[in-house]
Amino acid sequence: MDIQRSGAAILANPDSKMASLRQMNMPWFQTPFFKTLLEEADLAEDDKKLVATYAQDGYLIIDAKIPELDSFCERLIAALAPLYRGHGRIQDAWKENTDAKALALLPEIDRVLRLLYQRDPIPFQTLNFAEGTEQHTHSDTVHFHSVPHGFMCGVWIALQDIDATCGPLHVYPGSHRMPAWDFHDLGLPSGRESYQHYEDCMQAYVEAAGLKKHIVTMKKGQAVIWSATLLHGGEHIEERSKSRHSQVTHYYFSDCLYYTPMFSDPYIGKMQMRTITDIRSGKIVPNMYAGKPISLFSDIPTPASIAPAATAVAEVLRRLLDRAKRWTR
Ligand SMILES: O=C(O)CCC(=O)C(=O)O
Ligand SMILES: [Fe+2]
Repeated sequence: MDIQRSGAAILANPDSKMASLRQMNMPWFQTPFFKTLLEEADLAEDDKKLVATYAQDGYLIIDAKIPELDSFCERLIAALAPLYRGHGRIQDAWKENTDAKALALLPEIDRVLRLLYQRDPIPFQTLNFAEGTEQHTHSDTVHFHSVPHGFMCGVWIALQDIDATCGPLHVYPGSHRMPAWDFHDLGLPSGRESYQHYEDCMQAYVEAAGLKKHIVTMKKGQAVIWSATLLHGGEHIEERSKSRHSQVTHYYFSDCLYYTPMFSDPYIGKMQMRTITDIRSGKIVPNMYAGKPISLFSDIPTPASIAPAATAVAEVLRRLLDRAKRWTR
C-alpha cells in the first residue's frame, strides 16, 4: 500500500489523471471526493461500511479480537491493580507490561486503522483506567494534533462489560466535522490555565449546535475508535463502587508533524513539538513536513527568529524617514 498517496492509493486506477486531482493531504474520509473514492475503492463491502460509518459518525465500535479474552483481561487488570496507588489512571503501562503493549499492537486494530487512514498507524501512548474519569467533553486535538491535520485517533478498549452507571465514555456523533479548534480560535491564551475555559466552551458549543450525546455502553473486548476532532468525554459515575477497567491507546499516523496545540501559538511561530515513541519499535518517530524530516527545515526563519532583525531594520527606516522629513522642511 502506498501510504504517501492517501485515498487515491486505493482507487481502482490510481494512475489516472482524476486520481492525482483527488489526492489531498488529509484523511480520505474527510475529503470532498470521499463518496467517489469509496465507490471505486478495491475493498470488501464490510470494510467499505466501516469506513462509511466512521466518515459519518466520527467513531466506530468494533471487536478488538483479543485472543483468550477472559484470561487476558483478568491478568492485565490484576497486574496493574497495585500500580494505581490512589490515582485513577496509569500512563504508558506498555513500558512495563507486555499485555498493555499487546493491546496497543492488536492486529485487528492495526488493520482497521490502516483502512480508515491509509497510512501506517503509530501507537504512541497508553492510558489504563480502573474507574470512570468523568472527564469533560473535549476533542483530543487540543492535546495531540498533526500537520497534515486529522492524522490522530484514540482507541479505547473495554476490559470488562461497560454499563451506563460506571461512568462510560460519551461521544457526540458527527461532532468530528467541526474544525480542530485551538485555544486561539476561542480567544484564549495558550497554556494550561485556559483548559477549563476550553471545556466550558466545548459544552456551550454542543448545546448551541444541538448535538446529541451518545453513551457508549460496551461488551468486554470491544473497542471504540474515535477521530481526532470527535467530541467525547467520561460520563458521571452513578455507582461509585463500580470499576471501569479499560485501556486507551492514542495513535498518530506516519509522515506528519506532531505537536501540542494547547501550548502552541503557530501563527507567531511558536510550536510545542512532540517527540513521540512508536510503541511497536520503542524508537522515536521523526517529525516530517512535506515528505522531509523537519530537522532539514531548521534554517527556515520563523516570525520569532527574525523579530530582532526586523526591529533593527524598522529602526534604521525610522531614522532615515526622520532625516528626510527634516531635510524637506
Ligand atoms: O476514558 C475516558 O473517560 C476519557 C478518555 C479520553 O478522553 C482520552 O483518552 O482521550
Ligand atoms: Fe480524549
